[in-house]
Amino acid sequence: MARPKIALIGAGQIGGTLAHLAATKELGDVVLFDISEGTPQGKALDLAQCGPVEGFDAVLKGTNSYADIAGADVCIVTAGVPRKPGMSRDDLLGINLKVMKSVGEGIKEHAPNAFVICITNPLDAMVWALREFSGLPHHKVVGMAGVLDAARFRHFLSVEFNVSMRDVTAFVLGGHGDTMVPMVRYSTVGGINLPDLVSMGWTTQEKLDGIVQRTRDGGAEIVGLLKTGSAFYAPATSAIEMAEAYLKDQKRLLPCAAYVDGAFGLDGMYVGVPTIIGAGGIEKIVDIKLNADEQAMFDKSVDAVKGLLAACKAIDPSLA
Ligand code: A3D
Repeated sequence: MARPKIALIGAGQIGGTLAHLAATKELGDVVLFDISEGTPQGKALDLAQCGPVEGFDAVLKGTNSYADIAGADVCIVTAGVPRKPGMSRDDLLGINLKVMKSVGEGIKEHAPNAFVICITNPLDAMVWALREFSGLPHHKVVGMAGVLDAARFRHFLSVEFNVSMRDVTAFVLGGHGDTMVPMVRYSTVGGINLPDLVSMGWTTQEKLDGIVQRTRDGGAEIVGLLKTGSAFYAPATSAIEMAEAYLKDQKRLLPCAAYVDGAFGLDGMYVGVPTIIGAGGIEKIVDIKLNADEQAMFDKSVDAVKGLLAACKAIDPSLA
C-alpha cells in the first residue's frame, strides 16, 4: 500500500517542525509548500538528510506549486504571519484572511479529499474562512488549538503537583484567544479532578487560578521571550497528534476547533469543543454539560469568535 501523503502549507517555523515530526513518526511522505522560493525546498532537503541518522523512510519534497499537493490525505495549514510582542492573535486577521483564500482555493483544486488541520491565527476565524474558501465538508476541516492549550495547562499542573505529565489530563474549550476556557472541573491528576485536589490541600485555589491564567496567556509568554515569532514545537506536535488520529483511525477524544451546529446550543460556527477524530475526520462532538460559571465563560469566548467572524465578513464580502 502506498504511504499516506501529508501536505504542509506553510514551511516556516511550525511547518518545518511538522515535517520533521511526520517523517520521524513515519506518518507518510511529506510535501512542504510555501510561497517563499527555496525555503520549502531547502527545508525538505535538510530534513531528508536526517533520514539515514534517524532511520526513517519518508520522501520529503519542497515546492512552490500547489500541483504538488495533489491527492494529499492530510493538509496542515500554517501559511500566514505569526504575531510579534505586543500583538494579539486578532491583529493578524487582515493579512491571514487573504492567505486563507489562496490556500483554500489551492486545497479545493488539488486535495479536495484531504483532512485539513488549520493552525494559522486567529485560529477559530481562520479555520472557518479556510472551510468557506475550500468548500470541503465541515467534518474534514478542523482547527488545532485545544490540544496545545490543554498541553500547556497539563504542563503547568504537572509542575505544580510534581507528578508525571502523563498522569495529568486537561480540557481547554472555547476560542483560541484571551477568553479560552480551561475546564478545571474536567481536568484531573490520575483521575482526581482539580477541585477535589484543592479540597485535599494538594494545592490552593489561588495557585490553581494562577495556572489557569498562565494557560490563557501561554502563547503570549512565549512570544514575549522569543521576540521574533511565536511558539512552534508544541503547536506542531499537537497538530501531528490530530493528523495521526485521522490517519490511524484512532478515535482520539481531543479538544479541537470544530464546526458546531446544534451541540453546545450553537448554530453553525467553529469553536473549541471536545471531539472524536478518526478515519471519518471529526466523527463526533462531545456535548458535555457546563455549569453556570463555565457556560458564562464559554459564551463570552463564543462572542469573541463571533466578533472575528463579523470582521472577516466586513473585509471579504464574499464570506457574508
Ligand atoms: P512562520 O515561521 O512565519 O511561517 C509562516 C510561513 O507561511 C512562512 O514561511 C511564509 O512564507 C508562509 N506564507 C505566507 N503567506 C503564504 C501563502 N499565501 N501561501 C503559502 N505560504 C505562505 O510562522 P509560524 O510557522 O511560526 O506560525 C504560522 C501560523 O501559526 C501563524 O499564523 C501563527 O500565529 C499560528 N500559530 C497558531 C497557534 C495555535 O495554537 C493555533 C500556535 C502558534 C502559532
